[in-house]
Amino acid sequence: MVILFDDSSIYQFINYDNKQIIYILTRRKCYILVMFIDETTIELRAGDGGNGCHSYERQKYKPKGRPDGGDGGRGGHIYLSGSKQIHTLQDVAYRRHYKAERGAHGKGKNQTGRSAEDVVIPVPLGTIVYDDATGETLLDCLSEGQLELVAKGGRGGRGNAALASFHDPNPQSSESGKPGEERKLKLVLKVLADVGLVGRPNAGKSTFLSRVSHARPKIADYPFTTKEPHLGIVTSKSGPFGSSYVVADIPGLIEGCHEGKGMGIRFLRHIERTSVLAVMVEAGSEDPEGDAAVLINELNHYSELLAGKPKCFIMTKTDLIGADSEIKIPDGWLGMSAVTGDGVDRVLLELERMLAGTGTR
Ligand SMILES: Nc1nc2c(ncn2[C@@H]2O[C@H](COP(=O)(O)OP(=O)(O)OP(=O)(O)O)[C@@H](O)[C@H]2O)c(=O)[nH]1
Ligand SMILES: [Mg+2]
Repeated sequence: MVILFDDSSIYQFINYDNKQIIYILTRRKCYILVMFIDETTIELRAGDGGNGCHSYERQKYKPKGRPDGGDGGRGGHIYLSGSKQIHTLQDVAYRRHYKAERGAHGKGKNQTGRSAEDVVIPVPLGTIVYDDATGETLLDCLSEGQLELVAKGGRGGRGNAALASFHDPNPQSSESGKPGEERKLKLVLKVLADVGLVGRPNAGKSTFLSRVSHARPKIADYPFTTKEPHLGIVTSKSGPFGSSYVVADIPGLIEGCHEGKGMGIRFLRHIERTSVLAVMVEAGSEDPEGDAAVLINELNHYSELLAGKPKCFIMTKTDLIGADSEIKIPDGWLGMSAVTGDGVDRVLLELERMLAGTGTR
């Protein structure tokens, strides 16, 4: 989805037309915001099968040849395939309608029609596919290159050669190809990560992620800098073979975000599959435990399962705690400064210990 907005109006284009956008951009001062798309519906139409052929052998001095009509080719299937290369459903949502070609018709001299090419739609890993009509979960694209058949191409019709039998050596017709399957699917992306970072805006989540991984989310001292999930791969400090795990940074949570305040709670779906949550509260907080409780309450509004995940409580920005400061790290919490690096290794070790405890690592 693209949203264009200037001072007076907002234009939304779900399936946008480039010419339309360029026109508006050249006439007005506009800003473009390309949204992170993690949910969409698509319509699929697999290819019809080719028709079988009705034809007879023609040979010199043989007026009544045998039936030699070939079968029609199979219509193209449509597959979904998990891909590491894409991270949102934006491209899939942009196109929305997918159609596979029909199979070629059979021909005389027993020539079978060519089967149509299959269509493969790449989707990000972690995409869950639902039947839009029934709401039934069809599949979960979890691994790279996993091909899942979602709309079956029609079988080719049999030609009169294939239909000929002992009882009917000269069939008067051939079969038409079967229609391809038509489907409407809902795709929902829930990114795959092991650890989810939860905190108020400005808590230092993105700074931590960029310190411990190669991910480079935007960092700034204003709230809601992060507007979409970012994943970073952390190389394990404790793993004997340098194993790694994935950390997800999502937009900050504020009190009442389950009622739509701030960026809402829809991004919480991206930490739903994590094994451990890192709850981050900055050292500047007057009531760190109260702030953590607010965050967990918001998680609870999304799902009890999410709120019940193992949690590691972390006080961030500990470099700001002066020697004579009254700020104290609550019991059982860890402290760290993602800027100086103080305490970061300790946090990573604790996260890895918890991951090992959940059986993830
Ligand atoms: N002094 C100090 N500043 C920090 C530390 N970590 C982050 N900051 C600063 O805090 C501000 C917010 O950091 P971010 O990493 O963008 O915070 P965030 O939690 O990702 O914020 P949102 O994306 O808005 O939810 C930035 O100006 C960072 O430079 C730290 O350990 N010490
Ligand atoms: Mg951020």
